[in-house]
Amino acid sequence: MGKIFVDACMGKDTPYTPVWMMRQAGRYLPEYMAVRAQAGNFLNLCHDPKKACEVTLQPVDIVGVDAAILFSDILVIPDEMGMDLSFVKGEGPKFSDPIKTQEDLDRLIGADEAASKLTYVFDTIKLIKEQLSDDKALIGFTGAPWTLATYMIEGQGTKTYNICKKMMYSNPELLHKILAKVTEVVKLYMEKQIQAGIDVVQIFDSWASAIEPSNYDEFSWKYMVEIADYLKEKYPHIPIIMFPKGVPAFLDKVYGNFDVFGVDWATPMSLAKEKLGDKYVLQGNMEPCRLYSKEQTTACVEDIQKIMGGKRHIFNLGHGILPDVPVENAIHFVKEAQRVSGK
Ligand code: 1CP
Repeated sequence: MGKIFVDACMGKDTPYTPVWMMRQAGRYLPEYMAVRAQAGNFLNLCHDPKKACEVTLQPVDIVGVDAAILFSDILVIPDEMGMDLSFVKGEGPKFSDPIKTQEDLDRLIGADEAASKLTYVFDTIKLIKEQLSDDKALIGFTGAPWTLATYMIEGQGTKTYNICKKMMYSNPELLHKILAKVTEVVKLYMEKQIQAGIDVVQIFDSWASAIEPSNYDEFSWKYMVEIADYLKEKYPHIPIIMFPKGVPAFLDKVYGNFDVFGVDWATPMSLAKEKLGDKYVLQGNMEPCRLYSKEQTTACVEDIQKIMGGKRHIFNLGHGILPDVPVENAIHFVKEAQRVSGK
């Protein structure tokens, strides 16, 4: 159950500062590529509990992190709501029929049915818990409703978010209905992940920075807080990590009943500590590209440790590790975080 990791998330004093890496189970690991090749494609891997369990555990053994993160993807949620998801080689995720109208939204199935179609995720969690050593935590996750909605409305990843933003500024009622429907699915989905055995929840709002700060609460944060409130009322012992990427101008307005604020790499840790350090444990926040250089990694880990002082902190990257990072450099990051925090 990863007691030290869970205690650290809850703000208790721990013998050392735990460390994990966003996107730690993935393409930079040759062992991951081998299992993915056996699975045929990425979605097959997500749908296969035995293989998904295997790749979840790989970075725990190889890199030595204190927590595993469930291997899955945020986009299985809209897929199981009835949107047909495929991953096109070299282009990323695609939905064949994006949501443009109320009728499109009405066609998507609701929370009970969608959450129960995700059984392969819950089966994966149960398998992982059987095999994960007791001193490691298992992090379950979801995308924030806004981040999920960007894919559901655009039909794929986007640089400009123009279709979502056209909706935000010309038909906000429809966008809110989409966000509300996704929020209901996410609440049940995360509840079922908890019942299956996860120790910690992380909510990824990877595309938070696409929203202007004055609109961020209305179109994203309040839905994340609604999910956190729902889970905290029923499962107060499960820590919740919120990771809104790229919203330093929103730090003054952050509120809600959750435990850990994930600081992205472009937000100075000292600023996050000043604004939020008394209220929340902080996670982060090395710029993932520092992993290309061991010297740069060491310097950054030392800087972060100097700021946080080993208190109310989880070591992590400030976003996901990239596929061309050498494995030994990822191991170096973990070892350096452990060295400075006295593990
Ligand atoms: O094997 C492959 O080629 C697929 C690459 C890949 C992997 C390894 C994708 C496709 N998803 C994943 C796994 C994944 N996705 C995990 C578990 C692994 C881990 O963290 O160790 C997690 C937590 C995610 C979450 C995810 N998927 C996010 C949020 C996290 C973040 O990094 O911001 C997002 C935005 C996605 C969408 C997604 N999944 C995959 C792609 C190519 C994309 C699109 C990204 C984009 O639009 O630019």
